[in-house]
Amino acid sequence: MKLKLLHAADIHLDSPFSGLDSRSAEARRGELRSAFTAMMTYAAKADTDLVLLSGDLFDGDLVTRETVALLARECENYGRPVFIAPGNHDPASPNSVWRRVTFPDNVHIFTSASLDAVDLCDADGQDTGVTVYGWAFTGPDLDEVPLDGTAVDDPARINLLVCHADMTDPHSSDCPLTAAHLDAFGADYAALGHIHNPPAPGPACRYAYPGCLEPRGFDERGPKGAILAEIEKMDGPSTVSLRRIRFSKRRYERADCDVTGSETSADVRESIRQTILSFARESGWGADTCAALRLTGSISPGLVLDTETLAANPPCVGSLRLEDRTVPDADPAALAADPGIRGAVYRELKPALESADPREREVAIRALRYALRAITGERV
Ligand SMILES: [Mn+2]
Repeated sequence: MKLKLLHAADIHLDSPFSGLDSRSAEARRGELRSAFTAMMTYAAKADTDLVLLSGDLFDGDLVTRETVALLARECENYGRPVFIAPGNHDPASPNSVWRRVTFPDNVHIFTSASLDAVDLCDADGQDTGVTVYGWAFTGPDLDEVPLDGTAVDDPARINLLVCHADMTDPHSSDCPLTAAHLDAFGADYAALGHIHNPPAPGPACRYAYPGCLEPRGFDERGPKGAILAEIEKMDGPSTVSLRRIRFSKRRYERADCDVTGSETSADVRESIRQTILSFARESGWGADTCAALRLTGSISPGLVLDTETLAANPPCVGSLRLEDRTVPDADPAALAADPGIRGAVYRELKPALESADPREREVAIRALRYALRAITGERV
């Protein structure tokens, strides 16, 4: 018996993308919807037997009619079984779309916070030997794991589990599932959702998080997508093979860029360019990449960086954001001992330069730079 499935989670359709202006946010919501469409098209083309969607399909209660229609249409076009296990962002509460909307017949939505099971039949109504287990969040929290102690009914079948659960924290209020629960349950594959930046699953892992489908900011880094799982079961234990497939239109990446020794803005710009080019070579950064670089190191004391100008028209990447964490390359002991105006300025700023508050330190560093630059006669 062989089974091929596509597993996705944490799609968060209709996310507000609150960090963006309203036009860019609308554009990103469109990209998110089209990543979902691309995934469902792939699922059909790759000739999968079913699709498992492990929660947080929607970002929250505010769901547009168009997006619900899109979900229903994509599932209907796919035509094979689709299982949905609502998560903490889109719980199957009484007023949720999961209970109010009628989805196509091939869509099964788990709506109970206790374990349910569905035996899969083919188009002729014949049993396929596959059982899909699952549960739903019915509110924002799920303190109990609906699996506690249970095992699959018939280990000879291919048993799948689809659910939203948090395996990272045994005290989580988002269904604190553990590896021990899963071992005791004995599913051939558990399709999990909740963790947006999971480590890559081992190729033969029996449970996995796919991560989100499309990143929404710098806390969701790297290419994103879904998991293609192939399960084979003859007599005895099954074999599982997993592969991650990218569907995200964008990727967000963050890195440090050491600009130590820079004398001019042009030097800094060159360091930024080299850093981006090396990530493009080694990690595939490109036009799809929203990059954020943190500038570090010590630079010429009078050099004040205009991060906005430096970030404009970056090489390779789609967009660039810069954060200035550089420090002026001045010898503090020499400055403190300087009898002239440089020393006076330094001594005045010293408490703030050594402040425990990073914001205050940042302002003081900037003030010192402007002062040193003004003293040397440069225009500020
Ligand atoms: Mn989520």
